[in-house]
Amino acid sequence: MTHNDVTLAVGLSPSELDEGDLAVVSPIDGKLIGRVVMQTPQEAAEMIAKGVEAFGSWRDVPAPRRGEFVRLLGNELREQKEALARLVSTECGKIFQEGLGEVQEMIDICDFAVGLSRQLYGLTMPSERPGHNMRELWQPMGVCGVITAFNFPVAVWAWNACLAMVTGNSVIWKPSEKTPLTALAVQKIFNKVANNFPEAPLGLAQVLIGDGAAGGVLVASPDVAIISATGSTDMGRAVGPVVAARFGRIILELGGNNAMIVTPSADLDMALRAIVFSAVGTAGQRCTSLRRVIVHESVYDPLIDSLKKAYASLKIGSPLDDSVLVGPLIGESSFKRMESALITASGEGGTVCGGKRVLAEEYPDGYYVMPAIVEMPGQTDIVRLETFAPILYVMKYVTFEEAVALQNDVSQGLSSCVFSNNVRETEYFLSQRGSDCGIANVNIGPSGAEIGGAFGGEKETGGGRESGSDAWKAYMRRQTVTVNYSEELPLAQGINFEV
Ligand code: UN1
Repeated sequence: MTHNDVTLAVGLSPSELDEGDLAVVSPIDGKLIGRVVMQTPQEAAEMIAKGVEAFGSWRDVPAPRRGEFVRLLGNELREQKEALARLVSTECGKIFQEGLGEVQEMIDICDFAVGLSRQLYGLTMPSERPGHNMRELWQPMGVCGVITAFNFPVAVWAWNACLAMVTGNSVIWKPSEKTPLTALAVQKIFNKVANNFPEAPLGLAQVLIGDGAAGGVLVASPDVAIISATGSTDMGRAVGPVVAARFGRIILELGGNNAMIVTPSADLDMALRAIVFSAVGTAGQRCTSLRRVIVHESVYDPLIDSLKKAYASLKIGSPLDDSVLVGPLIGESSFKRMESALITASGEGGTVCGGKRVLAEEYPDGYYVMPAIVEMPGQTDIVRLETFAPILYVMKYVTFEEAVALQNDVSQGLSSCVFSNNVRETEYFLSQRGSDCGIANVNIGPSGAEIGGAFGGEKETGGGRESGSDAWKAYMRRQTVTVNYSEELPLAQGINFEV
């Protein structure tokens, strides 16, 4: 299949892909796959106005009916799963299996949101006053702006949009400039469902293609009630204060520097498989990618030996080839950052295995690398930095407390895990003294989270939570209600105030 066939299969016509200013290339071979039109800041403002109008009617549609809409969206995604997954692989370079997994995450969150649409429960609480009732209501907020990164070009939109829509909000999506085609394809799928759903207003979900300026309009607008942004910590540092200054609601999902602790009692075969999947999957470009392995000195040599063997057998190549496990980096600048991190790591005492560029003759404009294992004498500055590439730093530990301290001694706090069959260690890891991350796993790697749990992390990861559990509450405003059904007007706290 050519790149052209892939875009055609999701309904993107050649004419809409050859007229814009934003050139989109496939990381597979650096070839142009489309030129899309970017919206101006003026057009972004018009979209916001349309989103506000859409919210005006959508909030009145009963939540279960909004859920029905999301159910139909999930059905349409099931129909188009393979075609969309192929475009995901072509546009962001993840292998087809992971592309399928990503679309499956969209389907899963649709199902979750459908159930949720009948469970937007508020509490009731006893009033201290006679003849009074107290309860909480959850109300829709308005327009939800969703900013997504290249590495999960469709699933992260779905986590946000499905919750935002069942909770009664409208959505404006600013995808990464590197992956606008998948966003346009999802918008087509969305429109197909919306056009057949009488209560879905025009502008219920929109895509804003643009650079930082267009995204900036979204972030700064007081008419955008919620900003949910996924990307680097630097991006969060820029976006966060702007939203905070206007007292908007913000959900941030930023950098990770995820670790695994491998203890003496660990099942080393399981640990090995988990390490390889989490460290080289998506070519190390997940926010949940494994970046640090902290290994007990007694199992260090056997584990590192088998890890190096496993790395040597990895097939690297086109993400659309079924036998390939490692696709390309998103582009040259990622490769440069990886190269420079490895040079720094050597300078800080690390021993680097792998990390070289490969397949450069076959793909002069595609950036394929051998994933790198770097044995470090300790947790130096470069180890504390998130480099969005397949670099795995390995370090030794002696006591478990020391391992947990190392794991926590970074500025990011997304995902973490321990491989151990010792309940004292695993429960310590999950205790208040243990992992300080938003995600803490036992005998599972740090990546590949299910949508049913709340997803996100602490510290420089931004503190936001998306997808499962009660993350929906971030898309609604809580209203505390007290109703007096008596004929008296007693005051709370027993205050006497006679007029
Ligand atoms: C991301 O990289 O931004 O847990 C999201 C995972 C995926 C999501 C990653 N479910 O690895």
